[in-house]
Amino acid sequence: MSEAGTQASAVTGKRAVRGYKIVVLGDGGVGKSALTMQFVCHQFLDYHDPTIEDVYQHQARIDGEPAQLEILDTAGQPEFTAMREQYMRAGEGFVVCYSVIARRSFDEALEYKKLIDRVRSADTTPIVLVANKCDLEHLRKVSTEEGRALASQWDCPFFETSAAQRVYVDDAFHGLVCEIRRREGKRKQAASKLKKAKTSPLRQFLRNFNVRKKHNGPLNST
Ligand SMILES: Nc1nc2c(ncn2[C@@H]2O[C@H](COP(=O)(O)OP(=O)(O)OP(=O)(O)O)[C@@H](O)[C@H]2O)c(=O)[nH]1
Ligand SMILES: [Mg+2]
Repeated sequence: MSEAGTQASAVTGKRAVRGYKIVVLGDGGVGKSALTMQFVCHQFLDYHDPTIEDVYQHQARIDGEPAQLEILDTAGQPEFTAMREQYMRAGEGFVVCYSVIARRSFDEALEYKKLIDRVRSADTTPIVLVANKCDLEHLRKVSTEEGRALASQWDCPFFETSAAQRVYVDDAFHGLVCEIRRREGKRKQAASKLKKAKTSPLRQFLRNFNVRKKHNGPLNST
C-alpha cells in the first residue's frame, strides 16, 4: 500500500488537517475517473462510464504533512459541462488531463487552461498537467516533449501517467498539493514582507517625526 493510504489514520484527531479542494479536468475519456479511482481506491476502472460529477475524500501524508483531499472528478463530455465555471471558481488546484493517444484531448487541455484563467482572472492558480495512458506507447499521438513544453509555458509540473498501470498517479495528485502549498507560502511571504515594510524603522521614524511636528508646530517656527 502507498504512503497515501497507510498514514491517514495516524494523523486523525491530533490537530486539524488542512483540506484541499482539487478539481480533475479534461476531455471525455482521457482517464480522469480512472486516475482518481487509482489514487483513492487503488483500482483500475477498465470501462468508460461517462461521469456527470463525483466527489472523493482522501487523506494522505504529503511531504511529511497531513492533507485532507476533496477531489472533484468532472465530466469531460460536453453535454454534462454546465457546472464548469462554478467548480473552476471553487477549486484550489486543478489536474488538467489529456490522453497521449488523443491529439484532440491535448488541444482541449489548452481550452481548459484558458477557461481557468478567464474564470479566475489570476495567473497564480495551482495546476498540474497530466498526460495519461502512457502505457499505450504504440498508439501515442502526443509526444512527451510537447507535454513538457506546454507545462513549462504554464509554469506548472508535468506528469506522464498510466492509470492502468498505476504509474506516477500518486505523484500527480501529491504534486498538485505541493504546488498549492508552494504558492500559498509565496503569498504569505509577500504579505509578511508588506507588513514589515509598513512597520519599517524609516516609516516608524517618519510617523514619530510627524507626531512631534504636530505637537510642536513647524520646525522653523520661532
Ligand atoms: N490503457 C489505458 N486505458 C485507460 C487509462 N486510463 C483510463 N483508461 C481507459 O479509458 C477509458 C476512459 O476512462 P475514464 O476514466 O472513464 O475517462 P474520463 O476522463 O473519466 O471520461 P468522462 O467521465 O467521460 O469525462 C476507460 O475505458 C478506461 O479504462 C490508462 O492509463 N491506460
Ligand atoms: Mg469520468
